[in-house]
Amino acid sequence: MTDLFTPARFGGIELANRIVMSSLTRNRAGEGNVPTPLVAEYYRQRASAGLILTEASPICLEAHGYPRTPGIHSEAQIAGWRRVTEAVHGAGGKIALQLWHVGRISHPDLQPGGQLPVAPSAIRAAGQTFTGQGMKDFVTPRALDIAELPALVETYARATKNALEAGFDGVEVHAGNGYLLDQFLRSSTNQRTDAYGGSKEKRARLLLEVLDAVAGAIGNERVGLRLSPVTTFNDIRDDTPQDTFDYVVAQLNPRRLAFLDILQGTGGAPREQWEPFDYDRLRDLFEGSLILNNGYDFASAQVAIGAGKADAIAFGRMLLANPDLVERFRQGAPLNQPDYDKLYSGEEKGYTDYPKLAP
Ligand code: 8OZ
Repeated sequence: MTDLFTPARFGGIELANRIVMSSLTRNRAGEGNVPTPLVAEYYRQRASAGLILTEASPICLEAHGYPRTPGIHSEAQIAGWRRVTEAVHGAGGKIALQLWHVGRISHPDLQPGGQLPVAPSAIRAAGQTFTGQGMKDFVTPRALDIAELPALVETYARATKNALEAGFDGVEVHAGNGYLLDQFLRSSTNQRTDAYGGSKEKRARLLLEVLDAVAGAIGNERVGLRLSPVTTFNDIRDDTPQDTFDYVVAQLNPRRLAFLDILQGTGGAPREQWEPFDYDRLRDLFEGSLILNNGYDFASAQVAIGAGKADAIAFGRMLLANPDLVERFRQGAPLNQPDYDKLYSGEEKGYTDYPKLAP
């Protein structure tokens, strides 16, 4: 029977097991938002996971919304990421880069020339953002002009070519968690009246154009997609999430992507608090490999795989705190607990200093 330790093939990517490392923002990039040798060491330590999904990586200067997030738009960043992919491959692992544009979840302090962040519509997110000069209120973003969208799509393709040059096994398009592509998908943030807003077909259009451009750059069998149909993170919601995401997922089938990565509920929130959504329906609609994510432990992940609800399970906090999670699962060994104070700062502390099991 298939379980977490069964090898898998997701499109063009071979996985040694079905334990995937979830994308996790860690804010350890160096000068110029370049991945440092410490970042490479962090990923190398976790290479026994069947597939590592990197932290979200901004595709251009305007895509940044947090300090010290490693980008994929400069030569120095490509070279920094090459250190990461070589370290992971040297340890026998597989790694895909998560392509990110934050849209309105940014601030002029983090934008080139202090400009306004961009979004589908000029609707401000409630709340505050961490700018490097402390917490500041989100601003009302500038609505993208329809004439700017082809260049935006091309920026995703260019970032994908950069990821190829950096040696990644694939890329994952981040269309979840209230960032730019999710802002287009969901009705609360997209009030456009042109070909990219209104009906679900129009709200999904930019994402599908991005997927086609990214697949054109790296091959469909190396492209994954991250969705989070009902997360409320970053002040986002949809009037009819099942209808919207059933449609999106059905459009993926002819595109033959490597995998679909679904965050259930809201990141970090326990299952009891997940907003209602029928994930089994997405499983039935989608013909490719499905990764589920959010709060699984070894037992619940084994049940999900055994019952055919997913092809792999992504672990965030557990892999963050247990670089050798695969081995710990095999042995039923106790787990380190994550140091939550060190999620987004602390350099090597709470990053590369979690102990492995004694040999
Ligand atoms: C936590 C902090 C900053 C960014 C996401 C990229 O939720 C993120 C993120 C998470 O997808």
